[in-house]
Amino acid sequence: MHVPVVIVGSGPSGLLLGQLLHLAGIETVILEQRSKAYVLGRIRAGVLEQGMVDMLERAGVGARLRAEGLVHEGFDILFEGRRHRVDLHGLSGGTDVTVYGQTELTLDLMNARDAAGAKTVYEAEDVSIHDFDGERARVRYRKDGLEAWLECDFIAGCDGFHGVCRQSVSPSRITTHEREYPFGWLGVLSETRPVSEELIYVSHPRGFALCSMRSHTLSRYYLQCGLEERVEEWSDERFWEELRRRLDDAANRDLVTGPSIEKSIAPLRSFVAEPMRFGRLFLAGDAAHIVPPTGAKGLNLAASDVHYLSGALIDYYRTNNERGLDAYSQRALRRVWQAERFSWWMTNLLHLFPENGSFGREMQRAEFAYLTASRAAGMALAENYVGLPY
Ligand code: FAS
Ligand code: PHB
Repeated sequence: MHVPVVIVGSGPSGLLLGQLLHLAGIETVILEQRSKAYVLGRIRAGVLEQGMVDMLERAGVGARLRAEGLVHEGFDILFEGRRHRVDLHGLSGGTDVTVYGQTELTLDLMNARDAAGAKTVYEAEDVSIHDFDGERARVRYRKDGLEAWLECDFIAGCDGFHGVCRQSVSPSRITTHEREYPFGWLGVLSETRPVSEELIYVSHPRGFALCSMRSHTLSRYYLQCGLEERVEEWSDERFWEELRRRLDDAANRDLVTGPSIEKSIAPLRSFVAEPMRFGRLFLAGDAAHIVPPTGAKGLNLAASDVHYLSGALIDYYRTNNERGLDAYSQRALRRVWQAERFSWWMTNLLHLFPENGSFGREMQRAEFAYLTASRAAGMALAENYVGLPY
């Protein structure tokens, strides 16, 4: 069977790409190793840049986002007990962010794909990609024990950090850059009223914490934890007790605790693979890069990759011109590196790095002091957090 584009991965990257190509009349097949329920069960990102909101609107999946998304004009930083509000709206010239869970936008995109009658093969096993340097690329997979092959013009590797596509490229053709952080994030989802209207990023001598949300009745909290820690060691009671230790009196007064409905530990890393194109294979999203979630960039970077890749593919099929495809990797990486820098900077500002000693902590204090005193510093933070232009 021949199909113009085979997309590996049914996460936000793959689904958004599939939807934009469908709207342009370009057929795709998505191959996903997990079940639909498993993909929807993963609790991940929560903050959308306006650029991503605009893309979801263009993709025709903005209705629930408009109805249920929470527009945020700023957030607080609580640094060693001192609160500072970052006025995103005022400092960025009027741009806000929208709080809307990745799970929800993934569901919206899945529903749109089903409505379009576009094919996704869930629980596709042993996906492998072939001949992506040739005249025709091929993808092999197994479903219900039966082997199947797809011939295609292009393969979109939207299969995340551990996916098969990047791993299928000869190491001699790919350059990777990586930093692994010496801690993780312990995340909890609870059906409780969020502690505040806006997010609170906390830097405390005991470690980083983040108070976020998914709605007015669903809260998302994170604690910096050791890499050796296991989620089984963290009862709800222990989690809430540690969170309270890192919050100030005002937040502790307003904190509503309750049973966790999801609890997980995620490692933090910065990672970039260059280039993002290998013949007929194009990498997008986490398949090509990872950021620590501190700057809320992971999901939003996937959106800008898809913006560039979908535009290039649509241009190709309309004009037979490969200029967009040839420019994809360089265009995407320019924005990737800016998001990598910002995510690295915000992670270094707010987390505990005991190995950096007292000088390192004084540098964090000086950075925070500058941020609170300088409008220019605030503007730099705000323009990166709301999202640099595509
Ligand atoms: P995804 O990883 O979402 O999707 C890839 C898909 O490919 C998956 O469904 C996977 O099952 C599938 N796949 C993998 N290998 C395959 C194979 N061989 N064959 C077929 N399918 C295959 N970002 C934020 O901005 N804020 C956050 O708080 C945040 N928290 C995160 C927590 C965790 C634990 C992780 C892992 C990431 C988090 N991220 C966060 C980043 C996350 O939101 C990603 O940026 C986002 O999921 C990227 O989407 P995709 O590129 O589609 O990759
Ligand atoms: C989240 O709500 O999951 C979230 C919000 C902001 C971040 C990271 C995660 O920077």
